[in-house]
Amino acid sequence: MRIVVLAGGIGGARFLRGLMSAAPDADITVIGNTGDDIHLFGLKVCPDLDTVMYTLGGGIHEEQGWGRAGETFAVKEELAAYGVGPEWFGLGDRDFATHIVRTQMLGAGYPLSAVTEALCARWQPGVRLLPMTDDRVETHVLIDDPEGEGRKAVHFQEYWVRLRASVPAHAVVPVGADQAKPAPGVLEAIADADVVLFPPSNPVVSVGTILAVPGVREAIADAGVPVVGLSPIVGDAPVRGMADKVLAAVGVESTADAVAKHYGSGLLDGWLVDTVDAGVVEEVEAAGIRCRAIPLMMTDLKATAAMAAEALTLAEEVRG
Ligand code: FO1
Repeated sequence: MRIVVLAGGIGGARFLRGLMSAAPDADITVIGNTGDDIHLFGLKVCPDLDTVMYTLGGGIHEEQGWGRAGETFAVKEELAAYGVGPEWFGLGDRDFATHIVRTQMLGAGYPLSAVTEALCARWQPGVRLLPMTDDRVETHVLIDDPEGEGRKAVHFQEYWVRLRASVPAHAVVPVGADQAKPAPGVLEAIADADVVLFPPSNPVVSVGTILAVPGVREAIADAGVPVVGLSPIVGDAPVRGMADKVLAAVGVESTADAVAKHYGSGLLDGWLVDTVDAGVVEEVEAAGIRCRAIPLMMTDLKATAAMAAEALTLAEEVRG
């Protein structure tokens, strides 16, 4: 079975571990969000690609869900000693090596997709990891300017890491998305897929950003195969992260049914909500999206594998 998964960072990577356990013989292609990418110290950092690569490759810092296990921060401390910031983004020594290799290969003219393939040759994640595009896309967030009356745009990482998403987001803009082209292999993977899954990643800044690359949403909608998603919102709150802040920015309520409707029945065929949200199943089905309520907390591999199995079962029901 060929499965395509649109993945963001931590939630997407943890879901993939469960999917690989539930469908060990599946051929899984991950289309990774690159809107979180940030250029720091002359290096290109790709948080969501690295979180998938490290998580499935066995190098992730498990509790954080990002960065490497067993990290040290000598380079970060030396940079700070030179007064070179930003200090709020915690890049570890091992992680720096990934960004140095990536930036070196980009500088030699390799596209991000080739670079990602090369990095994955070391990590062997067990899936094909494709960036959504080889073009530069960086999500920015519009906030109130603390120094003045107006508003200003900050990089997503500054909003999420430095500001801890503590101020309202008035808009979320994937800068560059409208000129971006799907990376090589992306549209082909979607066309060849037997099922497409939206893991419990952030529906705005992760899955939403991938869908913002021209051609991707249409390819999925036209693929003619089941598209099944798992709600990142449980009991009107995100399980992790700040999805509620960015959902508000795009005028979507932080509820399991609002997110399904946000994706829309033109794209989504099936939607899994947590048992605490069983009350919305009827409403989601009325919107033309098949819906089931099951436990959605990825507490361990077994629980996550059960969620993934349920998503594949729902896909078969939808296929009819
Ligand atoms: N998240 C934090 O909350 N604090 C950090 O200092 C931080 C550093 C960092 C470095 C590399 C990397 O790949 C990810 C990092 N993240 C950090 C997580 C990152 O902000 C998120 O993983 C994604 O951008 C959102 O999914």
